[in-house]
Amino acid sequence: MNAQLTIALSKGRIYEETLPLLAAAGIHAVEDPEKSRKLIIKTNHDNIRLIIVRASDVPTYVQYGAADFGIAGKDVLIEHNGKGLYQPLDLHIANCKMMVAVRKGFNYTAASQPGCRLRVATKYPNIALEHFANKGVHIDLIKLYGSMELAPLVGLADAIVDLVSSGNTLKANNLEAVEHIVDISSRLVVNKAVLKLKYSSIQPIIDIFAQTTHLNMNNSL
Ligand code: PRT
Ligand code: MG
Repeated sequence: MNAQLTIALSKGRIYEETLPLLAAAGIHAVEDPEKSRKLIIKTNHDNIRLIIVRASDVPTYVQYGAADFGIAGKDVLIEHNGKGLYQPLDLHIANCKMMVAVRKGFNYTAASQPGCRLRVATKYPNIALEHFANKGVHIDLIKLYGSMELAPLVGLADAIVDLVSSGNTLKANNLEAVEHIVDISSRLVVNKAVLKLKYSSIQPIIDIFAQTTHLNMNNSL
């Protein structure tokens, strides 16, 4: 018998880039979450449903078993701490970089010498604290929930730690990336206990995601 499966996804880039993986596994949403206001989306399989949650909430739904598995960015997973989660696969989707950025013309090299003190605004406190601790730079961390790019422009912070993909947002706001912290992509996250209980339903999907990811990567070489 096929187990009931709930898959947690966020709208936007992760959903778009996950659709081809789901399709390869024969899973098709019956509604488009970008157009529907529904948070539970049925699929062509009676036993499989998608739940649409905030990107940073995906690990929490999976951790507590409210979703069996989900897809989340490495940025979100580092901040969440990964408790109770098995991360079997890097899907190489929603790729970007975690960077330090400052206002153009700000002398970051001088301001980030060991022993210096910097005001850093970010949505990613764990990543920022670890990065600057490794450099021996003290930081006053200012936690924001979005639009970090504004902080250096209005004097809230000297630097931001944020995700960059095309670089257009930094450019449009007269900012520049000055340090690369870590490459980010999205991963499959599975509840550890659920994987054991529903192994025969979940593992074949993981295998298809792995094959499809591998094929996509080889085709893009
Ligand atoms: O938007 P919301 O507050 O609901 O949540 P979210 O921002 O966490 O979700 P979403 O859907 O925007 O991002 C989901 C995941 O996509 C993130 O957790 C990352 O792993 C990944 N990802 C990939 C990105 C980007 N690229 C990205 N460019 N997430 C955010 N951005 C933002 C970035 O923060 C910056 O504001 O896009 C802007 C920069 O983009 P460029 O192209 O101008 O450089
Ligand atoms: Mg966003």
